[in-house]
Amino acid sequence: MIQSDLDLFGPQPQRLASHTVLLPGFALAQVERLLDALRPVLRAAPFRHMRTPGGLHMAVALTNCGSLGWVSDAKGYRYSPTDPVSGEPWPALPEALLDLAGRAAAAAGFDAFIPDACLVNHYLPGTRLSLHQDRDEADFGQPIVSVSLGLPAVFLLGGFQRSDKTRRIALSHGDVLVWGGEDRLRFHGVLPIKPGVHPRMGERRINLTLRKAG
Ligand code: MD3
Ligand code: FE
Repeated sequence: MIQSDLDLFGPQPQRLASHTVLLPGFALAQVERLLDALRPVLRAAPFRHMRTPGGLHMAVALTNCGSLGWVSDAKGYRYSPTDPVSGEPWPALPEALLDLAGRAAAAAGFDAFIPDACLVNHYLPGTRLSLHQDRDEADFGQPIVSVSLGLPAVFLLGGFQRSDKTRRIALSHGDVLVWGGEDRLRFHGVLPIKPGVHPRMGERRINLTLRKAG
């Protein structure tokens, strides 16, 4: 009898906290569709390093699609209907992203999630994202769906105060993380990306964060 522990249908969802679910590989079958959808977004709204209210530049490069996009400048963090670089509305949220976000949220127990904002973060090896809360959205009752592409990352899942201890969670190409409810305001961050070359994405990690911001 040939016996194997390999789960040929892929790993199962993992509940990381009461309202935080990791869906390993959930986006894998859609990667080419997502990248096809992202290409025109990046042409219209290229990655840029935004200025922080403190006057530094963010290590993560970013752009947005959807009716609202997350921006940072000397005046602070907020959502804006227009790209400050072009002055134009952000590119529309592609159907492939809306569809993936809705299915992932449903798989994690959040019904009828319709995002209006997709923040696209770009990490090079060495780039980190320091511990923070996502609190620029209008309704913290809405979940957030995050899609990881490219180089693996170690994401830090903290508590409700900056000083609370954090857990390290590995995020790989194609993984989707969904969180909401009481976990919505947890502190979180990303450790520096280790050097490497991803076979499809090259020397980068891209994270798509889908939110209902307005
Ligand atoms: C689970 N982005 O854009 S997404 C951000 O990978 C941001 O680019 C990170 O934090 C990234 O604001 C992390 C995954 C994530 C974020 C926050 C969480 C998972 C979370 C908060 C609570 C639980
Ligand atoms: Fe965040």
